[in-house]
Order: sequence, then structure tokens, then C-alpha cells
Amino acid sequence: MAGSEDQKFSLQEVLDTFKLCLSENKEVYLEQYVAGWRGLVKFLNSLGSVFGFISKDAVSKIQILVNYMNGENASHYATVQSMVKYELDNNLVDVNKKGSHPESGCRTLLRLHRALRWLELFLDRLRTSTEDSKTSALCAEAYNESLAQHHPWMIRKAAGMAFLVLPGRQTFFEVMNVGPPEQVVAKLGEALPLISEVYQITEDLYAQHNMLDLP
Ligand code: 1PZ
Repeated sequence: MAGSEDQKFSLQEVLDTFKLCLSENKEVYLEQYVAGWRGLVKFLNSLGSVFGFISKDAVSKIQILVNYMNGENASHYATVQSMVKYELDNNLVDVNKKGSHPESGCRTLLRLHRALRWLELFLDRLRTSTEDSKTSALCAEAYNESLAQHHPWMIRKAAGMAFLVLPGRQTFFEVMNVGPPEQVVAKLGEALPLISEVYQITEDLYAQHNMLDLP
């Protein structure tokens, strides 16, 4: 039933896209980056409608980037590096406060980039968790260490409530569609260095251009 398998999240698929993200000279391909996020959104949706407000925001950010990638300046949106250069060179980024470019590729990607740090922390906690670990607690810890610092009180509150209804560790592992728990743990061990590398390259690039706090 290949057809129905297509709809299912698979950790392997996300792993593959993040693997394909980096070019030989360590540039981050936007197309694969976005594909990785699409896979993650699929996963989030399979966890239930409580997470709708989160996946909706991720989808709208993905869409903003896709529009640039398919737009008239598509050639500049091949990699994160080329996007940053193009948008900065052409003053297409609101650097200090919101102005005429509230939805630049740079500020949009920064939101996903910060969420990638959450993912890295969360997956690492999952990987090293034990059978009686609570996914909601692992998720909240990872969130507080990363994304929460960029979110206002209302969103932190809503996120915290959503975490409480996360499925338990066993169900979580099953939804990842990789096989028995040992295999999930192994797969996570494989995925994490890739995600970390993509994260770090983007982080360094943004730091280099003083863009870590784009409004
Ligand atoms: C498995 C459990 C999933 C937990 C996900 C943890 C992240 C919680 C984030 C909650 C935020 C959702 C609401 C929207 C927030 C936006 O205000 C911010 C800032 O954007 P701006 O307002 O400046 O345009 N958006 C974000 O921070 C991006 C959040 C993307 C989250 C994607 C999570 C994908 C999860 C994958 C699951 C494996």
C-alpha cells in the first residue's frame, strides 16, 4: 500500500532531507530545508489538532519561503547563504524594527531556525530518555531552553498547554515509523548530528551578519 504510506510521517524521510540540505561547500539548500520542515509538520499534524496553531504558523512560514523560491528572484533563493546575501545587498530586510519588509526571507527563516534548535534539544532528550520519561516534560525543557526565550507570555502559555497532551514515549516512537524503540534511538542518533550541523551553519551565518534578533 505505497499510496497510504506516502501520507505517513517517517523519521527516515526527514533524516534524508536534512542529509541533502548541505552542499559540498556547506551551503544550506532552501528546497531541502523546507522539505525537512514539511515532513516535521506532517508529524505534528499526526499528533492531533491541539497542535494546529503551531503547525499553522510553521506552514505559513514555509509558504512565505516557497513563494520566494518560486518567484521572480528564484535564483537568489537557492541556498540560505544566497538568500541572505541577496536580501541584505538589496535592503530587503527590516533589521532593527518592522518596516517595509515584515516578511523577508531572512526573518522568516530565522523563526524556523530557532525552532530547529528546539527540535535538536527535544530529539536529544528523547534519544536519551528512559521508558518512564514524560514526553511533555522533555518537550517543555527543550522549549524553555530555546524557543520560549523568543516568545511572548501568551504563546508560551499556549505551547505549555499543548505539550501536556503530547502522547507518551511509546506512542511517540511508534508514530515515528522506524521500528522498535532501539531502532528509533539509533535513528535519532543518526539524525541529530545532521540537524545540528545545519543549525550551526545557519546560526554562524546569521551571527556573522548580526541577524539573530531580526524583528
Ligand atoms: C511535538 C510537539 C511540538 C512542539 C513544538 C514546539 C514549538 C512550540 C511553538 C509554539 C509557537 C506557535 C505559534 C506561533 C508563534 C509565532 O509567533 C512564532 C514567531 O513568529 P512571528 O510571530 O515572529 O512571525 N513562530 C515561531 O516561533 C515558529 C514556530 C514553528 C514551530 C514548528 C514546530 C514544528 C514541530 C515539529 C514536530 C516534530
